[in-house]
Amino acid sequence: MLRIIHVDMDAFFAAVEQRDNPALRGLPVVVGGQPHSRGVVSTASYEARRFGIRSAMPSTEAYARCPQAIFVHPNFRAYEQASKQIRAIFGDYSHLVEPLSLDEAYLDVTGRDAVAIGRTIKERISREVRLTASVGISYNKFLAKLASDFEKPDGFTVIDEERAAALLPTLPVRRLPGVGAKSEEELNRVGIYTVADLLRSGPELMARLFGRRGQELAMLAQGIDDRPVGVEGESRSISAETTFETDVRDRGELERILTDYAGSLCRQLVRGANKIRTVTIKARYEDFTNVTRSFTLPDYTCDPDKVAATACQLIDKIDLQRHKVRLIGLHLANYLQPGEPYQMRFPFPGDEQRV
Ligand code: TTP
Ligand code: MG
Repeated sequence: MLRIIHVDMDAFFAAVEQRDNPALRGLPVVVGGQPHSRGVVSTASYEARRFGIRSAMPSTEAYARCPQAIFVHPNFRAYEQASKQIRAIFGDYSHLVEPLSLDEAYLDVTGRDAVAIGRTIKERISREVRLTASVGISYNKFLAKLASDFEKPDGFTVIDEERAAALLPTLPVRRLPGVGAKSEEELNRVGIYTVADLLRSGPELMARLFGRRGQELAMLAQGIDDRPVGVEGESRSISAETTFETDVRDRGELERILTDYAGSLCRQLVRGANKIRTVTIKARYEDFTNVTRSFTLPDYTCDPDKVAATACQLIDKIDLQRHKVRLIGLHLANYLQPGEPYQMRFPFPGDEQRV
């Protein structure tokens, strides 16, 4: 049976801010847009979450919920630095590491003592990076991720088969991987709200109603997920976007921002030894309509100049004559991650008994 660890940092950006500025500790901290700006919340400390503040909430709403919160600008360099440190720690325990974002990753530690490795990783992150992580351990990716979320913050949760059987039916369908707002609505429409409802429907009906996707959901509902770590995985992408203080029509300004984003996103790709093929820009017009424009390159790349040039060309397909832009974003998808061959495994620290 597979042994998968999922690690996810707690209130990541906010925790880094509190670590680096002791005056912020114990206080409601909101990282992201300033209180009276049109920006959004990137994340909030757990103290701020008590007021109902959440990621992606408009900053004005966060301010209304908690005027005494301390709003800080994101400092990506510090987050990237912490991310690099945790990834280096992960690399000491498995060659099969699949980072999902700056603050989370799956590790495949099959055949070894996952609980001991999970505890060591958590302890090293606390000691060496001075941040808390939540660790989930199970026999596949879906359940490991569910586990890491279970006792956040500072959690450590193991989901074995018995626990999975008890837990799964109680979950809302939204908790299944790949079920977003739209799929949730479709499932609700046929009376499926929880995983228990889905189990009752059975695989045949699910297949009839939703095709292949329905079959996959029926498997997940039973706690079956055979997606490998580090190879393809979930459809992965990275993105960055910004909301302007005042709407923009100047092409030069959009180009500058997209070029900037191409630089920082490509740096992230290079760090993870990843490449992408599909470049998408997203614009929100002043009337709040969203447009996305994509181009798929002939080859995988992590070259910032190539990505920037592609993104800037896509601006042609945005109607700047008729519209001003209040938000611009860059999205890179279609990942290629060179998988580590299994036979390349070497012993890891604390794992000598395997040699
Ligand atoms: P998450 O892991 O989703 O959130 P978190 O680490 O802040 O909190 P927790 O895991 O304890 O629930 O995201 C990691 C970081 O990514 C987060 O600190 C900030 C950033 N982020 C955004 O900028 N915008 C978003 O909408 C989300 C969800 C995250
Ligand atoms: Mg997190």
